[in-house]
Amino acid sequence: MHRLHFAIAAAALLVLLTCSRHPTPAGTGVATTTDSGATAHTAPGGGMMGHGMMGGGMMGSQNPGPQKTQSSQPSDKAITFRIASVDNSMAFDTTTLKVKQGQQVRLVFHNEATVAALPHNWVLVEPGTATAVASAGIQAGKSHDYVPDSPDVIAHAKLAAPGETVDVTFTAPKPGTYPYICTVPGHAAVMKGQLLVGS
Ligand SMILES: [Cu+2]
Repeated sequence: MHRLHFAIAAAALLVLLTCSRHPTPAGTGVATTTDSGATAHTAPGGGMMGHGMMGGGMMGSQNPGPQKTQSSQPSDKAITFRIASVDNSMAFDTTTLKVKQGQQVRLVFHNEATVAALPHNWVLVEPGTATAVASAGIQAGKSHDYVPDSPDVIAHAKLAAPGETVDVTFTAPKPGTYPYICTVPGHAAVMKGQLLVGS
């Protein structure tokens, strides 16, 4: 008698398990008419698909590789300058940078401001062109980070919102004194510095 009850209970449990499995792998009711064996086969198949997806994901994560290469290159031979704006003012905390001609330079700029009205950028220009580039930058507008499409712009880091850090890597030009400015409207006259390039 006990064995019979156990068998019935076991059978009932099996039915419950089988029924409860159907909605999970099938999703649609199509598999309802097939036996439980078919359902069991579906699960491993789904598992294999899962592995395939993981493979794709890993390949996807390898795609940003060039970005890593970009950031590791400077550590090899580039010199890194970390500068920032000063509190909620229109000023760079570093106003003179010295490099040698042909040097790979990585400029990291942090916007220290805490008010939304003070975004900043960092723009390196040809000698004597700071005012002209700043004016053209206003014309270029915020959608272009206030940076004009001009041959007078040697390098520039994009517009940094308050609290944001941006960077740019460039090769130091021929020996000379090159102004760098923030081209956000009204800033260039006071927010500036100079890059001294030696031979
Ligand atoms: Cu600025």
